[in-house]
Amino acid sequence: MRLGMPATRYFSYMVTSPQKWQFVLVANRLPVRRLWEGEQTKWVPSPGGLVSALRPVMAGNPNAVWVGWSGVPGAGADPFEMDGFQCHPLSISQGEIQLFYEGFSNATLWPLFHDALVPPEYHRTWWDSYRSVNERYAKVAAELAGPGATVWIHDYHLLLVPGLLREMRPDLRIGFFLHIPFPAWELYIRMPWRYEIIEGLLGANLIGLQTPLGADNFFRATSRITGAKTSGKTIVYAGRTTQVGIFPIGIDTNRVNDLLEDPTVQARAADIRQSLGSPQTVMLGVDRLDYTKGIEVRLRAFRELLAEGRLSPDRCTLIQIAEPSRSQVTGYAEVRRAVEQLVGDVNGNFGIMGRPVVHYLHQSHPISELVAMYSIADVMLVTPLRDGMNLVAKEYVASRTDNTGVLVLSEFTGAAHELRTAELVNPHDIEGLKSAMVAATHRSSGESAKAMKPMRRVVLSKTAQAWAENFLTKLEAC
Ligand code: GDG
Repeated sequence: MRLGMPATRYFSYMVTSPQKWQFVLVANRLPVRRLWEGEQTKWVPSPGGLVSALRPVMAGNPNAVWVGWSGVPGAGADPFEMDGFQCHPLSISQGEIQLFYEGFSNATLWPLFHDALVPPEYHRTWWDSYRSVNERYAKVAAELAGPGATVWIHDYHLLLVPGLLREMRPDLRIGFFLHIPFPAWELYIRMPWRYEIIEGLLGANLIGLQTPLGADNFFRATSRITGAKTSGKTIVYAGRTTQVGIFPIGIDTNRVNDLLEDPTVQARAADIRQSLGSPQTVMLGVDRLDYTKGIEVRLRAFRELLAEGRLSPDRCTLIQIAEPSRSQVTGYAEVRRAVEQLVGDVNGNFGIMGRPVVHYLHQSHPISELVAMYSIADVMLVTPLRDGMNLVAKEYVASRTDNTGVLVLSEFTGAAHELRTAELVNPHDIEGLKSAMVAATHRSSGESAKAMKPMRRVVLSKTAQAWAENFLTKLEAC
């Protein structure tokens, strides 16, 4: 089965038996979240990279259902159709949000899988909740999947679902994709439930990771912890075979192209540049406000460059979009404080009346606004300390239709494995980062084009749709 193809042959089946589907996508969240406006409820797009990549893949597939949380605590909502596919909201209580979501998912797994940039916390109550919420997702998927259906499970919130679902429905074809890095074995073994998690994942027929390093780490952890036999890309454990593959995720390039051609987006881009005072160089950072994204490091580098006179506040402006994220989770309030202090410091010292040097927006922006910004940014700063892929880097490249612009890219992103001609930096090396930022402002258009062209070839050919097809074709062959 291919995602996105018009599955007319299933249509009548779907109408008579709407609760059974041939393709079930399971992710922590739906691609939209529910908002209440008085008595009215409306659905707005969910934030984050996973949704950006998967929504176009599901669009127009009447044979597919997306199972996920609605984004508000408490009772679920009725299933509904969106963009031509079905959404099946699943309920998560306020207590579970604290224990399963903010706790085990985002204060245990997220930091552990991102090189323990903040110390992961291990609490048994969090784990118990994680397991019971994973059971709920598995049960719903088992109920919705038709005989022999394909189920594609996503990300670190649902590591136990493949195994749980396999027990309930041995007939299903189960794929799992991890959007974040898989950590080094030396870190992973700190996890008190390291065995249960690997065993849960091995319920899948195919496990996808973003990079070769992630796959190596996963193989090593699996063979050490379970004693499973591994050969090539195959793991044999408890009489079952699991394939492991590397599937670097891409973006919806058609959407970016459409927006670039939209006159309102073009007008907005011109507007933004003008409102900044038409500086010679616009630098841009677009991140969820997360300690993994290296926002602080780039602001410190920027501050030092201004103080040393290597960048001029008259000629260079930085826009930093910091999308609000996980404000209740340990580490996030601290990073926000540090970022905002740096922004205040830079503007206090180097700004003039009515013209800050850093334009900091702690707000969510629609993709049309981001594309307008990508199209006017001379230098894009993507400096995570660790990142599974980083779609923002790819969106920037896709937006540079005239091959101008410089991408300063951390070596510790999955994107750095593919975008080899970016200005690659080690975000722990502030002097190296500063030199790269200065070099980026001095690049000639010829040099920029030489670096940008190969990156554009990668981004435009390895799209989100190609990524999904590639994964599902491999899954079908399992
Ligand atoms: C995880 C992994 C991996 C829309 N509005 C805003 C905004 N968006 C969109 C961007 C982009 C996406 O959100 C952010 O994707 P990233 O990949 O940069 O980051 P994560 O959310 O951490 O995604 C990551 C991804 O899953 C997919 O596998 O690449 O490594 O961590 O598409 O257009 N983004 C921001 N502000 C907005 O207002 N920052």
